[in-house]
Amino acid sequence: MGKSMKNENEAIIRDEELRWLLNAIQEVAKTGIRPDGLYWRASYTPEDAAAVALLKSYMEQAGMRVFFDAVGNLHGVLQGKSEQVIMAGSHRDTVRSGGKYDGMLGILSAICSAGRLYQRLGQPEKTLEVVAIVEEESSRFIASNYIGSCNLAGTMPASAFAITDADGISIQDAAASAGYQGMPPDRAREDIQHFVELHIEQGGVLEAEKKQIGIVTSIMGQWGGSVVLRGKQNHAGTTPMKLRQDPVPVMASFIHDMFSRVKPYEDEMVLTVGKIELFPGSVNVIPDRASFTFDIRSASQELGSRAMRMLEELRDKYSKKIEIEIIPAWEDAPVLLDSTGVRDIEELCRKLGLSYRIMTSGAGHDSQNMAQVYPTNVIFVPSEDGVSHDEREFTKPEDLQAGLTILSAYLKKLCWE
Ligand code: HGY
Ligand code: MN
Ligand code: MN
Repeated sequence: MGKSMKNENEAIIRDEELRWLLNAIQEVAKTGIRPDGLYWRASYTPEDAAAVALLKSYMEQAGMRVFFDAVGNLHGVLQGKSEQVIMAGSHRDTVRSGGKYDGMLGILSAICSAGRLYQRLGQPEKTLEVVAIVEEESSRFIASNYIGSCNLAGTMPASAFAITDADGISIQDAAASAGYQGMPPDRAREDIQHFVELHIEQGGVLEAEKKQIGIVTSIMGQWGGSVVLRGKQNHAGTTPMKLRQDPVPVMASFIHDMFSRVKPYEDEMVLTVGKIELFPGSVNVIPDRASFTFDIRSASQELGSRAMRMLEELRDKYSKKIEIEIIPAWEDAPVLLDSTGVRDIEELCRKLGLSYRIMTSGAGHDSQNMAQVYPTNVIFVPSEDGVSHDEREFTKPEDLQAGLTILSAYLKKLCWE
């Protein structure tokens, strides 16, 4: 066994580790600023490569052996006495004009706590592997649907490599040009015993209840995709209103109806239309086609399925003069996380005197895919004003310290005991 394990306080994070984390968050954030000023670290881009270089150096400084898997997930390994693996991490990509903490906090906290435990307790019993996961946000490849963690879980379909971004570049070509293997996807691993993800809450519950830690029991179901409405492109000035086949007013009614029908269930589900596009998109042209994305979330599989049927009803209602196509892109059932892990983390919070709340996650996470194959847990820290997916995203240093402490204590329990 490693050096004497006094108690959970071995995992308490000192100010020097917190300072390292605060500095690393700022350093990595700089890699997300594109030449055009937009904050967006998209997969397989120069911004991603810059973050990978930094994360790789942090992992090596922590004593880890690093490697990349087929899709370019970056792995840092602290070899244990046994080959059994405890994995911790999160995603390294961001949404457009996103925040510094979403995803990256989970990676940096895992590197920080793993390195510190290794320093203080020596070689772990089980191998501890930190992972910086690609393409969780689908912000570059809209229909990619979590390919990074699906590859880790052995559930990534080979067909996903053909998914293209807005410029027609496939995941295969983007990954290969970034120096990664690409096809074929990896198989599920036999050696992974548990996956843990520290993540910002991205909501306001912990802050409102003045709780330091969220212990997540389940992740909402997610149904998403796009709706395309095709009309007849024509001149904006010479085409009389009654002769038009304009998709825009139909789209407006369709979207209005969607929100009206969701309203009675607004305590059990959420609906977002995040992107609306018109083609060709000129002021003086009646569009040929209009499209919008939909993102539906609910803890209830039944409500999610009912929402998809509602879309079909609206398509049939409005497909008179306008052709309407629903293109589902993902459908992820609600996911339960590891109940033993929830209990262990709860007990550690109590021992460490950390205030906590058991809760569900409205946001999707890589953990929802890992949980299909490996026992998986998610730990939240508060988001100031409940803001996320926005550059205002922020978590107070004292809350980061609490998150680091509970992650360290849990990794100590899983790897060193
Ligand atoms: O959309 C989500 O919930 C996650 O940020 N990908
Ligand atoms: Mn996100
Ligand atoms: Mn995230």
